[in-house]
Amino acid sequence: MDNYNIALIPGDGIGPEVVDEGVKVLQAIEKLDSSLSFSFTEFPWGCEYYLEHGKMMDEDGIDRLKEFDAIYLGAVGYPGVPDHISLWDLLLRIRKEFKQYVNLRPITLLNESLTPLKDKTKEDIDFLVIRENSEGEYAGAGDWLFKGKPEEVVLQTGVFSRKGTERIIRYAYEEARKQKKTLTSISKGNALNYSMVFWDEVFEEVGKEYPDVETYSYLVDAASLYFVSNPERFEIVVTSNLFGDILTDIGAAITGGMGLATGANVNPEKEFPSMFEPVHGSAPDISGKGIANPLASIWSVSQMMDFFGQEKWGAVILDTIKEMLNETEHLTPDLGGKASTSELGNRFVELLTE
Ligand code: GGG
Repeated sequence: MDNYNIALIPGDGIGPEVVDEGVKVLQAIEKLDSSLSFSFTEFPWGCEYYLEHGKMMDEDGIDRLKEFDAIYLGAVGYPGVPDHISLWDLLLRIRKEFKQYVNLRPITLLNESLTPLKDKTKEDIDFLVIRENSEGEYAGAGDWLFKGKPEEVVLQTGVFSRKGTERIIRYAYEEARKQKKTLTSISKGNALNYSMVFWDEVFEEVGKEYPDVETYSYLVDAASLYFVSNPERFEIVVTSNLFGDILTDIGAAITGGMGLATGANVNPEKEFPSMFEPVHGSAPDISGKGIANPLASIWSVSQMMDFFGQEKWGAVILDTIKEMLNETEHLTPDLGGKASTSELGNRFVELLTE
């Protein structure tokens, strides 16, 4: 019997609503597969916690999370708490402390009705973005000088260490080799004359060890255009933290919106737990209305199953999402349906169990 200990951080806004549905799916799997079990421990961290305790998570939070096999996160951020505090003190802190330096964000069109790109098929939009997840522009390095004075200067430094850059690029090459796919690096070496020149050099250097992998290199502005005009160019993409964050929202726009965008924050060495989350935020405008789309959150459960080596269940969850997308009446309003978050989740479990 494989038992997995999962830390739940539902977080803010629609986070708890979508995490509930993902947990329902895991509990359904447990009933269907007697060789699997899941234990859940919920942590009340997030913006409400911050307003009460002055911190997004407990001091010993990182130590407590270390014991788990995975972290399942909803969303962070809510009006009343500055976004840079809610993001830095919880989500980015966990990514950093647990060396989750790989962010896997599939850009996969699951149903052709969902893309605004009317001439594109499911075969055209099916790639994986591997985003550097620990440093770059999100390293938190910088300064704010002469605040409020006419000579005010603000610096936000992108940090690209050799170790950090090599390991993400190597990870991407390995993935491209394993999947027998092309690898595209997205950077901006013409304008960012230190960090991205270095990135491009490392991409080329590491590439010498992978002569079997066909590679491409695009500037981020051109790549943004290709995401929309020629998504079929991409199979595996590797890019920096900021570019990956932005590009994958474009990816969401061409595959059905934020309600279908998933992300895995992976520590490949398994030295620390990895974290699974929908890409979307807390969506305060719809939170509490019971209409949030839980499919991204459920898709992140599929990524969690793959990570646990339970690929069969990862594939079953993804196939069930595809099946659900044919049933408009059971979908949430963002996908043209009238169902509530929990009605969608209940139908999902029905399909899974059929
Ligand atoms: N679902 C997690 C969440 O709330 N994400 C909001 C966000 O702004 N994420 C930025 C990032 O992924 O770097």
